[in-house]
Amino acid sequence: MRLSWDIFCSVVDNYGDIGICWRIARELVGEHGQQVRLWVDDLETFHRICPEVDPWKENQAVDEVEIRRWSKAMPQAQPADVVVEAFACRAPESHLQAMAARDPKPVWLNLEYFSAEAWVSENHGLGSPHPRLPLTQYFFIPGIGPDTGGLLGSPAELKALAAFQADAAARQAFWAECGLAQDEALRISLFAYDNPAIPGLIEALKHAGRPVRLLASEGKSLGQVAAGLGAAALKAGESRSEGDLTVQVLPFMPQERYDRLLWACDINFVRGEDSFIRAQHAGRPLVWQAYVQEGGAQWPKIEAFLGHYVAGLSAPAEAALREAWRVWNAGENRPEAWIEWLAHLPEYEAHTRAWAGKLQAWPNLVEELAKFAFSKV
Ligand code: TRH
Repeated sequence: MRLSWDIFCSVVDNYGDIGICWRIARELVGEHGQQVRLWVDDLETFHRICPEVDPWKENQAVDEVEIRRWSKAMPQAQPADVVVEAFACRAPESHLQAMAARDPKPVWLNLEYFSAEAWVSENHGLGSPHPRLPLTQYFFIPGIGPDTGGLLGSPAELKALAAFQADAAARQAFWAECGLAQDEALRISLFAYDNPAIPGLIEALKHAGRPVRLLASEGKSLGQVAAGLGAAALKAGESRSEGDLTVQVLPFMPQERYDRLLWACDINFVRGEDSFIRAQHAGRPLVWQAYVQEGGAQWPKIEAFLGHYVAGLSAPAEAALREAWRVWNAGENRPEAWIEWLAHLPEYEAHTRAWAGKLQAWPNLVEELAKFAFSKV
């Protein structure tokens, strides 16, 4: 079935909102033959993850997705068959009115953030009537396991990932493209918020007992990376070495290239939502910095994820992993937590490979989204 879709994306801060909406839009078009119009209120941020997007255009098409600037003065537009409000953003009142007047009414979805918590399966798919208009909105909630909205990871993406990881020449070409040396060092990507735990990690890596390259993405965490090296500041393209560690600062790169960075590294430090899911698919040991929410709401999320993820680890490896993730999310400067965590690296490698295999058997978010919409039209 070919439906038309409106996806509304408001960029609150950072890159996750548009990063996820962009993946969904492309997958709906490229792998499910759907027609998608993506409304985005911040095309400059969009341009950073997808340079083909022209931040000055009101209306454009990239990869057969229609991209519309979503500004306050929203143009009159006939609502699509399916209207998705991503991450609690609200479509303009005029669009809701037009949806209520449309016959048949659009399928109206509220795409939520991912959580591994148990409440997801109890709430995913529930409907909530609009207080005034004759419309019902359904909650679509990504999660782990059946009865959830699943996880983003298109068959095409997973196929490309497997091919890349099996192809030494492709990985070498990738490092060359990034201008990075091709040596035997342990490669660690670092994408984090400002985090006072970073100097402790850097201290541990300086004494890792083997060469380490820390590839730090430009952005919020660079101040703490510089602090860990005793440097005043660092900027994209710069590199510093101390002990076993070389830190290289990577410029913010297009999303497809960043995906490859995660596939190519031995360890990935990720954050938010999208890079966290991508790192799980990459199947390499990972450390997640959750987006801080009011009242510490990120902690139950971390706990719920770990409840699934650590199953099958030995007791000492589980304890070291839980402590490292706690230290990272609490922002504690504790080199010893990383020394302990690194001691279990071979076990985490095998474990995370197996975890990535499990993910492939669980529902794919876009497939679930399409199935859900088809069942409601
Ligand atoms: O940028 P984030 O911190 O986004 C967050 C989360 O989505 C969070 O849940 C949300 O509430 C908050 O934003 C507002 O981290 P995330 O989710 O990993 O998204 C980053 C995106 O940026 C992802 O699509 C990958 C992409 N990216 C690049 O394209 N190039 C890069 O160089 C890097 C480092 C990331």
